[in-house]
Amino acid sequence: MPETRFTDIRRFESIDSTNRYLLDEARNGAPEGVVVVADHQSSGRGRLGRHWEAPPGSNLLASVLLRPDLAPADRHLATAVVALAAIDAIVTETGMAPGIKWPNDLVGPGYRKLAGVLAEADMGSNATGGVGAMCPAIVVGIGVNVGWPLSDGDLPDDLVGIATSLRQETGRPVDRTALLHRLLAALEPRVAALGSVDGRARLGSDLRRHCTTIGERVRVDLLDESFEGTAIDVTAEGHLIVDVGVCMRTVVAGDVIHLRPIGDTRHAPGSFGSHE
Ligand code: BT5
Repeated sequence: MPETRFTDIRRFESIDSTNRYLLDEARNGAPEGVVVVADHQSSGRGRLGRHWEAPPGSNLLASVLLRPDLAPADRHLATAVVALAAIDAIVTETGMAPGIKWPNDLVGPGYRKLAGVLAEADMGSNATGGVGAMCPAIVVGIGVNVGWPLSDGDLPDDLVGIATSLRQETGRPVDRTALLHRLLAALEPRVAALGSVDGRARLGSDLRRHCTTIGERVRVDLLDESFEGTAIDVTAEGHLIVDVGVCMRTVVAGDVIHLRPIGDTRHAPGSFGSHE
């Protein structure tokens, strides 16, 4: 592996959540670059208290500790760097090129979810300025469906038609450790890019290039409201711009559901199925 900041790799057979572990380490002053990888999580988590499913020994479950000097408006780029590095790694290891479903999913054919990214920030004790102070921690976790599911029959009912895996899509086994090392190697230059205006602009345009949500009819679920529109772009900070007819709305955080005509996207306006 080329030189990277990710040399402290801590492996667990079983843990509650790699993100939880690394957030605790961050609160105790752990430096940027620590990586945690687990064979199994008993409480793997998604956003908003959701659960992340993965049977023991089947998928890549990892978190990295970043301390980028980012303005609050740019923090979505921390999710983006891991998503983009994961795409690079998956392309190299399998030849398959997932897209990014805004804000945090890697998807394969039919928008089925191959991976989810969860960024959690600790704005605690190390967030103050001054000599020797560290930037606030952002722990970015990723679950990549590598070997599981083998087929739709492996999935719980609520994930049928929603989830897929590299194994299911390619028909070949994929090495989780090789994938992690590729991901970390690809992450190094992307994390470095967070540190400059030009670098962040490049990340924004990479995100835009891979984002399958652009051009889609979407429903956006925010904490206190929902609305529909057409996703037309992603800003340099990684926020989604949705044309709602009367105006453009910029979405910083929220759930996006791709709405598509059932059957044929072009011939059935008004009749939409959803892809969460
Ligand atoms: C995510 O949340 O997609 C972020 C998932 C992050 C998981 C990693 S694993 C390593 C690290 N440590 C952790 O504790 N977490 C991170 P969200 O967008 O909220 O999506 C969660 C939803 O995805 C669930 O409610 C399910 O509907 C669905 N889901 C759960 N497990 C899945 C899987 N293996 N594949 C596809 N979809 C899944």
